[in-house]
Amino acid sequence: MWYGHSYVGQGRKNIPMWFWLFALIGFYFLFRWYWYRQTLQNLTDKYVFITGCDSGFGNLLARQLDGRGLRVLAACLTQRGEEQLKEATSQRLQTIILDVTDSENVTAAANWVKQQVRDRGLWGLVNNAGIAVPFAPNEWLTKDDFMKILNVNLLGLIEVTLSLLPLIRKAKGRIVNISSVAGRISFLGGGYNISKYGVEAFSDSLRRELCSFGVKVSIIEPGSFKTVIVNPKYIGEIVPKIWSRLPAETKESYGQDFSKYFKKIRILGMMSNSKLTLVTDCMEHALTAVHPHTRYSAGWDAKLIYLPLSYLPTALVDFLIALT
Ligand SMILES: *[C@@H]1O[C@H](CO)[C@@H](O)[C@H](O)[C@H]1NC(C)=O
Ligand SMILES: *[C@@H]1O[C@H](CO)[C@@H](O)[C@H](O)[C@H]1NC(C)=O
Ligand SMILES: *[C@@H]1O[C@H](CO)[C@@H](O)[C@H](O)[C@H]1NC(C)=O
Ligand SMILES: CC(=O)N[C@H]1CO[C@H](CO)[C@@H](O)[C@@H]1O
Repeated sequence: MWYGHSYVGQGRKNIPMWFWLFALIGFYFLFRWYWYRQTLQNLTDKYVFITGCDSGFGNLLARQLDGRGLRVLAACLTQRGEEQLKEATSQRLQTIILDVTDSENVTAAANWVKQQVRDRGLWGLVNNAGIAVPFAPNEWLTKDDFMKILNVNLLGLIEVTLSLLPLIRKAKGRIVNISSVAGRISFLGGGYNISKYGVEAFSDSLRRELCSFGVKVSIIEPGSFKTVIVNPKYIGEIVPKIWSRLPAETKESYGQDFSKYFKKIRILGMMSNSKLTLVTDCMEHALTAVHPHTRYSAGWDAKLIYLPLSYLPTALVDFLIALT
């Protein structure tokens, strides 16, 4: 008994505890790095359908995946967007005009995708199309203002997903939804943040349902990025219109200096990243890695500010947001 005890003690002295701890942590990170860096074979056989390719993340992702040899099916809202994208990409990339709020258009697009992919199925769906305006304090807005955004960002996304699910199941493919840090904390009124909360809920339930079919669902949560969605002209041009239709009593209660309600947005705008590839690289990983993540947060503000904030007690977050 006594000897055994002493022997174990000696062993500990020779190779200290902290060594094992560091070795374990090191091994964990090495394994993690290896696990997530494995890329799929035969990318050139895979079809990916992306909505909202006219500009911003969708446009960049379409060009990025095309460059890697995937077969990109790019949906644009406008003909101009379609033509510009075609000029910048290879012959492999196919485009279509799609308004995600129009059910007939969505059905037609799904049929078109089916013709393209044939019996291979659809490897990837990237729900990227989205709008952010109008936003303002909630009381200033109407049901129509909310509907406009929810129709594109939430219902449009749901309909596109539902109509393509059979093709995605067939390929045991991937669904990538673009949410936002706004899907975790809401600063300001309007349908945008609501739509992003909805996307998170939809994606979560979908991921759990489709797991048994071999379909993987990832959510990308970018911080604030300089895309068309964050248009600096907004506060100067659209907000005054919203303000002018308000009843006198509301105007009086909120006060003439309405710019203070948009201060947070201006701060967000100043902090916003201009490196859009931070986000499209996450999307690319979700589509091309053997083991994609469930959630990606892109941008230092998402990682360092919004995510930690979303885990703090509500009262504390309310206090911090009121400070800005
Ligand atoms: C890649 O394609 C080749 C030939 O088309 C096929 O034999 C192989 O199984 C494919 N690999 C994977 C991982 O799908
Ligand atoms: C969607 O509607 C637009 C405009 O009406 C049309 O140009 C486009 O071809 C339609 N898309 C599909 C897939 O039918
Ligand atoms: C997110 O993904 C799910 C499944 O991948 C899809 O059904 C849904 O429409 C997407 N969008 C939102 C807003 O959840
Ligand atoms: C936290 C956050 O991102 N909030 C967003 C809420 O929605 C507005 C637009 O409607 C965004 O500008 C905010 O960034």
